[in-house]
Amino acid sequence: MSAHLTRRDLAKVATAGGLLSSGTVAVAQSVAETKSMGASATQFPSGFYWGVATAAYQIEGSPDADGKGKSIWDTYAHTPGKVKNGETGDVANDHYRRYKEDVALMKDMGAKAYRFSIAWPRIFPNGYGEPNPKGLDFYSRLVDELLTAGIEPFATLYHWDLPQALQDKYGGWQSRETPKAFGDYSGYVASNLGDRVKHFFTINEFHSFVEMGHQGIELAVQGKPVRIELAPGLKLEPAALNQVRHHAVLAHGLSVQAIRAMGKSDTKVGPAEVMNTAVPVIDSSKHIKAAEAATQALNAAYLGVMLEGKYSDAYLKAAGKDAPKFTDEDLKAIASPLDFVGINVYRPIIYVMASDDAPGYREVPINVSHPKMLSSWHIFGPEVLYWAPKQLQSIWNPKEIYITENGCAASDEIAADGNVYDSDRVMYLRNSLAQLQRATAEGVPVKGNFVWSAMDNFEWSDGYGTRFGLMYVDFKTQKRTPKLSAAWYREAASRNAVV
Ligand code: PNW
Repeated sequence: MSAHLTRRDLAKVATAGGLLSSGTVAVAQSVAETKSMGASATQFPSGFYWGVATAAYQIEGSPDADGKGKSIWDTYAHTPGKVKNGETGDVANDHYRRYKEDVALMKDMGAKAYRFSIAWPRIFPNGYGEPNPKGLDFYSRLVDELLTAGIEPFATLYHWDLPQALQDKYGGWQSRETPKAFGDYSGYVASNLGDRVKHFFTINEFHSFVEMGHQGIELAVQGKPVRIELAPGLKLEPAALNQVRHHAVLAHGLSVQAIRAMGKSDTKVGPAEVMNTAVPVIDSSKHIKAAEAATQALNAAYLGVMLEGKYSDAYLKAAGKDAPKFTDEDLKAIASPLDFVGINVYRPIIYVMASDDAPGYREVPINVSHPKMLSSWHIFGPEVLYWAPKQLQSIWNPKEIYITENGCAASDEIAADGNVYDSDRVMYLRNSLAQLQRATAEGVPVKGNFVWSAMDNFEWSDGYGTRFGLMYVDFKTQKRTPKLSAAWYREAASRNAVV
């Protein structure tokens, strides 16, 4: 054992949530080894935010507490046939009442930052009009608890739980009233929490809630088509769908403007989009260029218009008579200057190679034997954590970048000794973060990474069977158990390096 190891070092690592007591010595030894070696090639830039993420409807429960209004997810989950086994977020992780325990567990896991979302219908039960101070107070208490624990709060303003009142009154995202109401709600939150919350994400995954919520997407899973849907579960015609896309980015723009107007001078803001990333199949200049062009086209309706201030000619041409209706003023708002861009990155959306034919790239089919993680959609390709921020920088060059989600589902179970051995998640995180580290080492300004998720939770239409957490949650007893991946994360965060 290393001579640098003190009793205090040992005690520190031994508190890793009671996990893997027999492995404690090995972990302690490696901490001491890194200290004596100094910075290694796997080091992240200093001040890197090691974060974990969740979303309101997926963890909070208490759907009617303290004057909360209904959201489209309350309605959707209670519609028979929509969620696996008829499960709902009525109780979820009971986080609304157990937030103190959860913050303490995140601290034990070594998290330096926490990305949570604010439920709009807690703040404005009707979507707009009279605010509900009791709803805001929950987030205020949560933020205080985080700051006391030394965890930096990052708040997402919209993670898919639209006030049902806006759906009923205006057809939700089909109307311009919704982006307007979102701007007002954003300004209200920023003016009330901006003294303590310095980072706001406007909207989570435009692409997911717009496409899956308003049309549904079909995936081929082992040759069989699987329909994936999110609330409100509509099937709109192309013109209406394009208008919803436009209203989503407009809402982002109006939110940025409102936060600038109502927040503090040091409040930072940006989106959290699932960046559809085309990965070059070979790391050489012609394939890299081809992949960049593919990524730019794949993100035209969301990141593209936000960061370029216009819809690409190709996007408008493809939409034809169904193109969205918009004004120059809309485009100006949508492209409001940002402090950072957040991207959720789980997998390569496609692999591409250069082609002599237009548009200069072609998709490489994914082999049947290509490894994947547990979720049907989850192709394993950790190099996407290098290419996504790299391409984001070379195509749009934002000031700062956050990986707002990265993680995987796994078939987690409590073993006979009480631990959860999620070796696949550890493998996934180690490989993903090694690729992300490679991007930071090349100067890509990635400021932090948020693992999805801090704890197992309500996985939308999949219900509770699909576990993404670093913490295992027994949904019958609400007992939380840190998994092997939590111990891994703690070690990596404490060394600010891939381990
Ligand atoms: C995200 N994909 O959704 C959401 O932001 C979370 O709320 C969700 O729980 C989490 O990821 C896990 O699913 C995604 O197909 C859904 O690449 C699908 C994909 C990515 C993210």
